[in-house]
Amino acid sequence: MSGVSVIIPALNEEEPIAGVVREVAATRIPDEIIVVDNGSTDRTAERARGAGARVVKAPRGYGRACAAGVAALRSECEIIVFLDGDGSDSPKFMNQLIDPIIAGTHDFVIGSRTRGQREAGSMNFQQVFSGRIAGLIMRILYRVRYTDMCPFRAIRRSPLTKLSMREQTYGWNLEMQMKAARAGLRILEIPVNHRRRAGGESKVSGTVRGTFVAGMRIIATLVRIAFGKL
Ligand SMILES: Nc1nc2c(ncn2[C@@H]2O[C@H](COP(=O)(O)OP(=O)(O)OP(=O)(O)O)[C@@H](O)[C@H]2O)c(=O)[nH]1
Ligand SMILES: [Mg+2]
Repeated sequence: MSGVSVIIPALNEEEPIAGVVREVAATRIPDEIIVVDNGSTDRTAERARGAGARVVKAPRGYGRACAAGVAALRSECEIIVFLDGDGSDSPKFMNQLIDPIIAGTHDFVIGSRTRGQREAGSMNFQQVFSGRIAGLIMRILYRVRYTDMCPFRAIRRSPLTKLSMREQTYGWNLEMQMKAARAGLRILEIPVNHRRRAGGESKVSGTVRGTFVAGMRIIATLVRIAFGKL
């Protein structure tokens, strides 16, 4: 199998993180698991390390965390899988995400939680709705099918590095989807199941502030990339 690395952004996830790292390792798919901790004030880094992950530090921000993970990849890595550190993404779908890339038919394979089975309460209305709306807009802009801005995704390393990702916070996921479509990458969306977080506290969808900040950032990203070049 080609070199697969998993990048997990995690901010104050001491409760779920070890379980996530172990569940990912149990698939025996990745050669390395990188947990990017930016400013956790709890024992996230320690627990992640204890479960076998390599821990990288970065300044605060979801996009910065993902970018720091990419910067820390070992040279053998050819495929990158991203997933959240709260236990809500199910690693049993990792095969389905990477197989089309290994087979050479696709460059970017993204999960869709709206098309998969969602545990009750794992996604709120705003998340489902915004994923569908963003998908509709991207369909009009780039003729691609997306139904979610799912963080659980796999991409070939070389085209990702050419996308010049810039978003430093919650626009990162959408930016990757838009730029991948605009660059003509071969994209596939597959249904994935989604669970409630396995412990700890929500930073985004579970809080009014998180939802507002992420929502504004996502809209700004959409406008910037749809109307600009970068
Ligand atoms: N590194 C890093 N990770 C972050 C940051 N903000 C959120 N995360 C991680 O990103 C993932 C998504 O954040 P969540 O708080 O689960 O957001 P959500 O999925 O909308 O909300 P839940 O309903 O609680 O699952 C988790 O793994 C967080 O630990 C950040 O600023 N830096
Ligand atoms: Mg979550």
